[in-house]
Amino acid sequence: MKRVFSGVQPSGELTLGNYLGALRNFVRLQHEAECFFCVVDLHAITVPQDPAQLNRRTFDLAKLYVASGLDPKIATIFVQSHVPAHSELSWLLSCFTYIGELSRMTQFKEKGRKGENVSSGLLMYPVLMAADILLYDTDAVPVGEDQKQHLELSRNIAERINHHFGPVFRVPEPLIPPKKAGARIMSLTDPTAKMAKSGEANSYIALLDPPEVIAKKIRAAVTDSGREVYYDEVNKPAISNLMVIYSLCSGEALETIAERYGSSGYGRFKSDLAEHVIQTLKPIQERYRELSEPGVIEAILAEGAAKAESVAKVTLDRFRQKIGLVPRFNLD
Ligand code: ATP
Ligand code: LTN
Repeated sequence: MKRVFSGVQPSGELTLGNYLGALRNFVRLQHEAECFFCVVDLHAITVPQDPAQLNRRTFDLAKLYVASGLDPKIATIFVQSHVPAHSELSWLLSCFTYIGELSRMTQFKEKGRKGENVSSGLLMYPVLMAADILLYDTDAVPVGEDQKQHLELSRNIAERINHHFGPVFRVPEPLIPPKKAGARIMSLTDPTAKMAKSGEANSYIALLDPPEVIAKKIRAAVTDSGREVYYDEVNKPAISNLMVIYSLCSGEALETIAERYGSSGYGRFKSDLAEHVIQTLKPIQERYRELSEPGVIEAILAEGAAKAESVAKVTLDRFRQKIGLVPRFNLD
């Protein structure tokens, strides 16, 4: 059976972009492969985080994984920092990764530009991500378009090490949905930027937004000039983005949507879109509330970490041995 690994950062409220670009596909994949889904808390702290918020968001994200349809009996759900092998392999891999290739990463350049004090953790971000993936002998990594470059680096690191030491790591393949299938959902306030949970509140729909907030954000979403509803990424980036969201939430083809609304203006299109988004998120929000009983998510994460650790350990030991590290001695 193929192995699948992916992670999401507990760096804010999960957005509709995260759901359509990533989580929705995780849910489908759990029936087709052996899946590991991780809450990557160590990635989140590459930029400043409020400790209390990070703590709460880690639980929230784990609950949203399950509420979105991941079944902890089928998929392994765990928190990255609970499995120390991630940090350890990250160090080992960093010794086979060049500063030049890290500083060329788009995400590093973009996120690094914002702050004055850029942490070295932010530069190392893709190495930790490679460790996440390589530890599980991963075949495929479902991610949104923005992670393509990081995945390519993970592959390069794995290939470099395999070339040097003989086969150690499986080289993972990215699994990126087509653009019209949600690979890159754009911001509601700026259709040239991706919808991100670290963006400003009106730019994204959070998975836990109440119906009236969803409707309000969609009503306020920027549109393009004219009043026709049709798909044209270049000339109508805002409407095209809203159409993709509509299509994914309703299950209807883009052409069907364009035919229905034609030149009737954006008003009815937006209010119907809001209804489809609300209905898509409703079951997730209901399940999320059920998961809030004390102890439920903790038990899922305890079991997930134990399962993940047993797999990760084998890969880590294999690599340690290849590079000549002496195994730890036991006294008895
Ligand atoms: P941050 O704003 O903190 O960088 P993010 O919203 O970009 O966070 P991540 O945790 O980095 O979210 O990403 C989780 C998953 O969701 C990844 O697979 C990523 O590719 C995907 N993803 C994030 N934003 C979008 C988007 N706008 N459209 C499609 N997929 C997305
Ligand atoms: N960088 C990813 C999150 C992430 C990830 C991973 C995704 C961390 N480790 C391993 C896939 C596989 C992001 O979405 N920003």
